[in-house]
Amino acid sequence: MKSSTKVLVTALMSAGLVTLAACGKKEVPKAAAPAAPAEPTVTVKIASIAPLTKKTPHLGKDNENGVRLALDEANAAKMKLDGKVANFVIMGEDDEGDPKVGTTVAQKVVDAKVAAVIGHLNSGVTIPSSEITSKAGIPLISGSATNPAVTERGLKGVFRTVGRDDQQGPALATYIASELKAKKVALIDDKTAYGEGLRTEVEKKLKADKVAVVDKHTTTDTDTDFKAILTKIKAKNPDVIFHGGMDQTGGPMIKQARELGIKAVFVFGDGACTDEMGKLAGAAAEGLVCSQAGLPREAASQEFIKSFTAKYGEIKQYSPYTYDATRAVLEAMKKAGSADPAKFGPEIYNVSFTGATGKVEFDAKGDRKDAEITIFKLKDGKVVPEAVIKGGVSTKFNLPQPAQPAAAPAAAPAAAPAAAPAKDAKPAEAPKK
Ligand code: ABU
Repeated sequence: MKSSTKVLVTALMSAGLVTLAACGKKEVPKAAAPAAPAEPTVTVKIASIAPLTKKTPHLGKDNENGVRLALDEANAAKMKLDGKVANFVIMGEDDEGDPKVGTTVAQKVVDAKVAAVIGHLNSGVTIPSSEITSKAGIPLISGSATNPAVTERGLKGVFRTVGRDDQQGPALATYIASELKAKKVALIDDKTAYGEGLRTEVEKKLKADKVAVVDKHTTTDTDTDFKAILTKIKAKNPDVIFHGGMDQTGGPMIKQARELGIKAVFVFGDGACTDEMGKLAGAAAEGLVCSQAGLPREAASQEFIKSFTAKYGEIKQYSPYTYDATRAVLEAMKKAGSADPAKFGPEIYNVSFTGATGKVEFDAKGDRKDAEITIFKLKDGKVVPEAVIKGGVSTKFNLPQPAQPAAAPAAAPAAAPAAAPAKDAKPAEAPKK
């Protein structure tokens, strides 16, 4: 090859345009670059247990989706534990909102060696089930169970990311007495740990505030016909009817009450403080007063709202709280560097992070520190937040404002936090534990 041709071929070869074969020489196959060794992984199972059939499947699925989102995000972030990339897998189980089924399922997930349980939805299921998980040393965090007994039995590794009914009940009773100015109240409950427990808390505070309880009845969480008890209540002419129960019974109850011509204001707790009430009762549900043992879904972080709604549609009620419950498990695993419940479980008591529902920390009992209570009114078929009660102070709810762009004038006011005390802030009954 002439030297000028050699230079040209060399240049073309380096540009990849001419190969040795084209030059009549045998091409020596390049050794394939050694594949990067696969990163070692560890599979970590997390159980989500909630009613996915019967009673309140709409709320159960919402709870499970909160868990799914947190685990999907952790998988995408390739979180490492013990030097291995953690592959989080959800074990989504149906407890039918039934304590018997719930305890069977709790044993099943313990036997399957899950690292943690997020659930259950219902207090009446969480209470017996947590006996099983605690004994097995598996942490359990509920994002919705509000009965005080969930965390009052001294069981290790039992937590909740919502407030308690001995905070929610007095807040509702205070609203009934001070805002609705009720003189006569009728009480109903569905005989569940949640319904009966919340009714008891409301009743105690009403009596302390000298509001007359003029009638009292019980139903069940599967009843659908309330006309007999509503007819008795109508005869007592109460200003307010409080019901401790979930939305699937609360909807028909309020509809039947209006059909009977009952004009009283209905007041419910968090289990019936959903848009489902508008769907089940239609116009009859307008004006309903209800509460959530936490901040409203509107106050969840923008990141959570965007990611959740893109994947699963509207937030029904507790998914921000089950998302944060799952995040608490993940944060504790990070702290311990391990998915072994014996190592990360105790760290759940020490987590402190800003989740979808604000700052998440637990006290020694496993209760959420500084839990808020929100009071809502149902308007145009939707529950609309009215006031937030935190640390005994009631504040008008202001929808969080989007953050100001960086270039905004220096004097622009900062976005108001959802529960920032407004000018009309007034003391409410101090939550007790
Ligand atoms: N907190 C209301 C619904 C769940 C429960 O506590 O039973």
